Amino acid sequence: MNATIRDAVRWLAGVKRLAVLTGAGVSKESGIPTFREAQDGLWAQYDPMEMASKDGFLRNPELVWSWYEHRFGMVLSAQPNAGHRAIADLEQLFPSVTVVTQNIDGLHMAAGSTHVLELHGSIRRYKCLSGRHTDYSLADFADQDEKPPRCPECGEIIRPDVVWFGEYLPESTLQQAYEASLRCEAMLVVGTSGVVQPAASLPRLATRAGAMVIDVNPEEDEIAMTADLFLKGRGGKVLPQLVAALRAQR
Ligand code: BJW
Repeated sequence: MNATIRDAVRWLAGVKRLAVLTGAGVSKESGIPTFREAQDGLWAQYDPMEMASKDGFLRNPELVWSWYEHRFGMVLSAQPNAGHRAIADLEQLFPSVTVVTQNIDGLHMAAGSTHVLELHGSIRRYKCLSGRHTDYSLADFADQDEKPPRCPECGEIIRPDVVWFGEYLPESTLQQAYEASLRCEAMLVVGTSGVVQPAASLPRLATRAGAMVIDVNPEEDEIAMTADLFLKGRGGKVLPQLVAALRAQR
């Protein structure tokens, strides 16, 4: 249902536990491309199974590594936008705010959100292919010419600590995301097409547990169909308006 900021403020009155689920769209205004938008999404240019699966990485480690190096450069020079900042500001308006993000860019933390669950890992962290040696940063391999570099502990090739297709999400993070979805009284969904599981099932879980779901997106994607309210527009525009209206009402 297409709604207004005023409707959302009314629905959010009295809410104590808020969950926020975000996707690539929230970082688009920071200059980081989304995946599935027809014109400029990453999957319009690259094959997801070649660039975001372990088999693809094993087939062509140099190509996938250089793609992530390029994207890491983009993330390092990106700044949180008005949407990220508004989401961080929600902590001043609700007693409990949990941000569940599919993004690997770390921009929610950079904006000041303090409880962020990164479902698909982080491009700022690296691990060896065996998964036994983790928490490396790219700087740890500065003295290696090989691409991808090798694990100093076991000699395996290094990969970004992100979740590729067919891989399990970090168990404890996913568990916390399920709990946040089941316990929240309202869920704000921002900038996701809602097609990648299991993240896409969280709004439905929240609905079934009795929460209201508000979707913010310039396009009427999957989530909008089942959300209680749909706020059509960019995160960087709609979210600051929502925060300002919530502040005015308190
Ligand atoms: C704006 C905006 C603005 C634009 N403001 N908004 C059940 C059924 C069917 C399939 C499966 C299933 N369970 C599992 C699967 C398989 C698979 C899956 O879901 N496939 C579907 C595609 C069909 N899932 C998995 O494999 C997951 N693993 C798993 O389930 O493990 C268990 C298992 C193991 C083995 C076998 C079976 C099960 C893992 C998924 C990992 C996803 N990884 C990626 C790459 C991460 C690393 C990287 O970045 O390189 O994650 S893929 C990519 O998609 C990335 C994203 O996080 C994810 C979601 O994309 P998102 O964020 O929604 O972006 P877009 O581009 O799709 O949408 C952007 C939106 O923003 C749009 O709506 C725009 O309109 C909007 N927008 N401007 C606000 N300014």
